Amino acid sequence: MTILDEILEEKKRRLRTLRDELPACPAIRHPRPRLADMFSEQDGLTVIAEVKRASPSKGWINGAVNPAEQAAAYERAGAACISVLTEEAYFKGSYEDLAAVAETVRIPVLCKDFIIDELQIDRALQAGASVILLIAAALPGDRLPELYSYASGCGLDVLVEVHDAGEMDRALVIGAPFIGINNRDLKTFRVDLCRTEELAALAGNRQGGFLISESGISTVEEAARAARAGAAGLLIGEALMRSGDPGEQIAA
Ligand code: IGP
Repeated sequence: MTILDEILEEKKRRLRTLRDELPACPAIRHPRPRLADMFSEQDGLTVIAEVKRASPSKGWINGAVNPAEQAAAYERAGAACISVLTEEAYFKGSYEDLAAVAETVRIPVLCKDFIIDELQIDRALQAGASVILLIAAALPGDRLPELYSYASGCGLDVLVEVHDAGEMDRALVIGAPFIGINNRDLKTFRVDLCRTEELAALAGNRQGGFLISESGISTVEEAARAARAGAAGLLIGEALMRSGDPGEQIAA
């Protein structure tokens, strides 16, 4: 059983309680710009900055972080979007973290989780997200296009995450404007920036499409490498969470 399988099993268990909790959850609704507008506005690389307390591969990264303050610092530094981990068991995130961020910033907010059910999309929306992540590896067959249409119908932007050629193909078939190439293999945790180069080549030149290189980016050279491969944006977590000055890093 891979770590991804374990996380998905845990998600299925959590779904039962989520169904009961949902009606009582506070709703946070602030108008936010569309992700495409944020990307179109910027000349260089667009940064999606992540609030990430912990991960199964690294353990605690910054458990004591105040998500709202961290997100505000990212926004001031010019991030185009804030990603917030809501997965509890392995990443120590929560919908409360997401809601705190959504109350604080006015740029797009991405709910970063292992989404397998419409209920999780409803909950993300309620906590103030304007973007969700759909991981192709977690959604076999029709579940990817089904959840994609459901989220789009709710007015959410969707980032579809891929890690191999088959998944890239599935993302392209849906016509997803935002495709995230995860440099980290969710089954082995190995990080390899070659993934961005290999898979970006398969995406070709898509009108109105944006590629985002995800994971394992911590230096200006790595950012430049992703840009050369065709990435319009970067999704960065750990390097910003560990940095004393995320503003300076985003600016670089
Ligand atoms: C951020 P990093 O190496 O900069 O902390 O990575 C982000 O890409 C990573 O957290 C991530 C992730 C995911 C987490 C990418 N896809 C799916 C959980 C689920």
